[in-house]
Amino acid sequence: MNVEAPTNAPAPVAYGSESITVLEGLEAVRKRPGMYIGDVHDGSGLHHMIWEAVDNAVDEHLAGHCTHLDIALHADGSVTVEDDGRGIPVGMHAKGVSAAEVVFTVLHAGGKFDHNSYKVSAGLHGVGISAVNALSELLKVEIRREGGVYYQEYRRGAPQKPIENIGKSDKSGTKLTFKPDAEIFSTTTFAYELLAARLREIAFLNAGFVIALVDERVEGPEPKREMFEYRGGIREFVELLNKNKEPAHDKVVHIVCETTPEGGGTPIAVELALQWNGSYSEQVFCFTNNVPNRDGGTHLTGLRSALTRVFNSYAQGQNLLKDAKNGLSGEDIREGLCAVISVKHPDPSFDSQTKSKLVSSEVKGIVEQLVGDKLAQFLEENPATGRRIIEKAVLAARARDAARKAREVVRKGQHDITTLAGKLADCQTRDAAQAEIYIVEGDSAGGSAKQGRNRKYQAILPLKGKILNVERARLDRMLASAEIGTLIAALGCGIGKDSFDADKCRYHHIVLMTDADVDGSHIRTLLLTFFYRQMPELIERGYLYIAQPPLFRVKRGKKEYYLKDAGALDRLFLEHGVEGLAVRAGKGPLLIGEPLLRFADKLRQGKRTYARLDRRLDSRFLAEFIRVTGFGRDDLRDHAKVDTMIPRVLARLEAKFPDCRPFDVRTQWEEEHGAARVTIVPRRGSHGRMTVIDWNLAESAEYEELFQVDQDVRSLGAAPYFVSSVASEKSDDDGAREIEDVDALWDFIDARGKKGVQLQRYKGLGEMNPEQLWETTLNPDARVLLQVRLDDLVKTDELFTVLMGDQVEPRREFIEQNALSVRNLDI
Ligand code: 0RA
Repeated sequence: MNVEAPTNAPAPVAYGSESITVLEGLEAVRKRPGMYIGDVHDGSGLHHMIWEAVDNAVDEHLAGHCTHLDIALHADGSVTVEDDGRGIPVGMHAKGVSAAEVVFTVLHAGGKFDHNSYKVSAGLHGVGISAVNALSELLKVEIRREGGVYYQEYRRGAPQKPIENIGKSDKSGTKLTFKPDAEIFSTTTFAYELLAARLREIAFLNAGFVIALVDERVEGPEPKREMFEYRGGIREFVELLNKNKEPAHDKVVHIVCETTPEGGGTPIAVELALQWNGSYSEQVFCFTNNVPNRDGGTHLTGLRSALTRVFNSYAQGQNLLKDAKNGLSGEDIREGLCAVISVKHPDPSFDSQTKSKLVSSEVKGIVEQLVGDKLAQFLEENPATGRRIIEKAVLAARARDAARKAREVVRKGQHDITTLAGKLADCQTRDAAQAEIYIVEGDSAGGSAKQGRNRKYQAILPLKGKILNVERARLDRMLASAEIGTLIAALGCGIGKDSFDADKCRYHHIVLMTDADVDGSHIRTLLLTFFYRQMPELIERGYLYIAQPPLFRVKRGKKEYYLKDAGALDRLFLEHGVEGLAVRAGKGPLLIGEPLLRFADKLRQGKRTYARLDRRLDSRFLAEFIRVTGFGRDDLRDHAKVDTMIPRVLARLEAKFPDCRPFDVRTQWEEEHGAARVTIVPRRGSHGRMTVIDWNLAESAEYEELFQVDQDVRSLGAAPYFVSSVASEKSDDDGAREIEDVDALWDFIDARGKKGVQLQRYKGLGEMNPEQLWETTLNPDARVLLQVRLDDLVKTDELFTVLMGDQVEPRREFIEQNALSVRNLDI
């Protein structure tokens, strides 16, 4: 990219007129977002917004310029992606527009990474960061480059001002903050686990790349934080996957090799890490140029042929096949295999846009050859390991025989009504797309459900007590268990590698309904383990759900409500708090009804935001700072304003918090952002805590929200406030009252909302009668179902291995580490 030094020329008067054609380009993205970013309804497009930004940083890393990547999910739905790459060029382009602005406003103008031959950004999504910009209600970019800090903002793709040099820095990098547009995306909530899974993967695939993920949306004293840094690359990936699974041999086999095409050119590189473990499943993760290939492809077939060929010939040579006369099948050899294969290819082909399968045919031979040679060599050098793997495969061959026989029995019994009679209360429809099956804990809840359901399309299967833990059993034992036999028969889709057929599943809604207590969550976990290990395809297709019986029943006067969680309860308190209430300040307008509800809701959100900020500062001091100054973000960059306001802030703090006196309020000027940094220090030993108000805080979404709340409070008029109840269905008259400030106003509304409310916590499903069960949990118009998804295969696998496997120590550790969340299950 051709870049000149930034100029300091003043901004054109009518800024943005030259970018009209550009915005037409972005308008196309907003008209057909699906074509550029993916589905805007199911969350995939939303997450692509982040991947688009992340891929640019990965490309910077692959080009050797970037070592760190930080991603933060903010409470207001925005996200920050920050890297320490070269920074997007900021020099002036033709027509007085900066290069950065071109990157953000012209489709496909994105990266020019000519020395990176295995780029991802041109691959997986590849629309460029301009599509992200077009689909964000707000996008802020801060670039460090060539000694300066540069800043620009866009709204729905349109630049608000030219890029501005706001400060100095000797670092380089790009910091993007954007908020996906709620007009475009029907869901705007990022899934932490999904992001964590992919980021972990990227860190494994790029040894030494350090990625941090922070989730500020969580409640509680600390944000959630994870670091992904793996110096050992995919070898460490396999170590992690096998951590709790009794590795069958000590060292992970790690193979790195490449082949240069005839006549030169960019080589095809293959990296493989593998290790067998004590489980009965096969786990191979495949990648091409950092992109996962869920359905494998030519690298996987190459790997499999190499394994079958090398191990059979080795076993033959060592005379280890006395118990398996017909040789070992590929499947036998791969039982308990855990592997990661990563191919770097200059010009790969895939079966579809999603790149789920690699089809480049030359890769199979290359992998088979390269891996075959290295594996044979490994076996020569590690005969004890080789023998152990072969013994395992021989056992697998025998078990497979036994399972085949057991399955035959199940298959024969499948159409036998007697297996199901008296257990399953089936539905009338035979249309699987309409049909639902509720798997219910216990006979009593099962009885209520049978009476409460809509028998046209809802089937009920009660389970007695705990089902067999399939994590610790091979298929043959599993099939002998009565509860599991019934379940398999009811679903109708068979089981096991060669007889399972998801198309035959008789219900497209499989709903797990267990109690909200420890036993209930254990049974749910056992069922989830069963589906995850034996019928993952049903989960992938989105058939599996978890029912959410309400947690609360609320009674107030004659009215009764069922509420699903604490959030709904808060909402109810709020509605009651303002019901029939009128609020007025001095000469201000009368607030009542919907506008009052919105106002109160804002106060509530403000309260929460202050509580969250309390993690890193004293939110009482910040609140007074905002009340006194009314400062928005940019006011912090106005020298004169800051200077006049600071004494007033000091005076207010001293008056309001006498026990923290004397305060020390200091102002420094920060070169990096050309903004003030105000430090409030209360008396040492007092209860107050030091509070820093700087650019970093002022430009956060939290601050913006608090600023807005402050604006709303101002527009209501100055305290005191007068509250009175309007002509009411309410029997208890509040009368007119004077309230001194906005904090007291909130407390008043809050207390009013909670008055006269009877709260009952639901424990077991058995507490509900058939009508209540229908109303809250079965009725499709009222129920809330959680869909079970496989966002993070690694985490999921670890979870099941640890919780359900046979190693006691990791389970104890896991439960201790997660004591809080485990306790939460048992409310
Ligand atoms: C264009 C050219 C150069 C880097 C970038 C774009 C770039 C884009 C993004 C997006 C997020 N992080 C980024 N980092 C860099 C190369 C600039 C040069 O040659 O110095």
